[in-house]
Amino acid sequence: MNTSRIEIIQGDITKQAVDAIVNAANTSLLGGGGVDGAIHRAAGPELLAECRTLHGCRTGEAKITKGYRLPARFVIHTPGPVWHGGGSGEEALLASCYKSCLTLAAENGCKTVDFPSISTGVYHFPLEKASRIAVSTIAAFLKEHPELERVRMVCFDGRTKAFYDRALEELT
Ligand code: AR6
Repeated sequence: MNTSRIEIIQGDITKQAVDAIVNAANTSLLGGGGVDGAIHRAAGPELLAECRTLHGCRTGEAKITKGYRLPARFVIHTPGPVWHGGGSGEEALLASCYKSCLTLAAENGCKTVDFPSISTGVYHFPLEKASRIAVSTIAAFLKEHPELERVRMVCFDGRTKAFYDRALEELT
């Protein structure tokens, strides 16, 4: 698999000047803690105002807004699955999050997209499984979409980054 357009970095996703950043949201799309809280704080109240017009989003699907005060042009909001042990379709739903976000990004002309580690915070999705699903879903999408130039996983901490680094190595 050619993974040259996938990168793993450690950092704060709210600081990234890319076409779109992804928000690990909840189904209300009305904000929360973790990366969701950080994105809303950095984007300013206009982001919440636009989110109110969207009337929520199903788990595994995605909706797009403007980035307002963020350096990113768009925010793509996706509610990841809560981990309930793996028997409730969590793996397919997580793959669907990545695919739905990339589909929206491509439809909106984005060439650079940054993801946080969806569902591995308060939603407790196991990191090893989540990292493998993320990089394999992104790689499969990139294969079909040469117009996307670069997709990054922006990991907040070194432990998370180590899992994504390993998952990407396994793929190559
Ligand atoms: N930049 C990049 N990654 C970050 C940042 C940041 N600024 N802040 C946190 N992370 P979580 P989830 C990482 O809990 O598990 C919210 O309340 C964090 O270290 O934010 O999908 C929503 O409203 C972890 O690795 O998202 C939902 O209710 C990753 O982002 C719920 O949490 C995801 O952790 C979603 O839970």
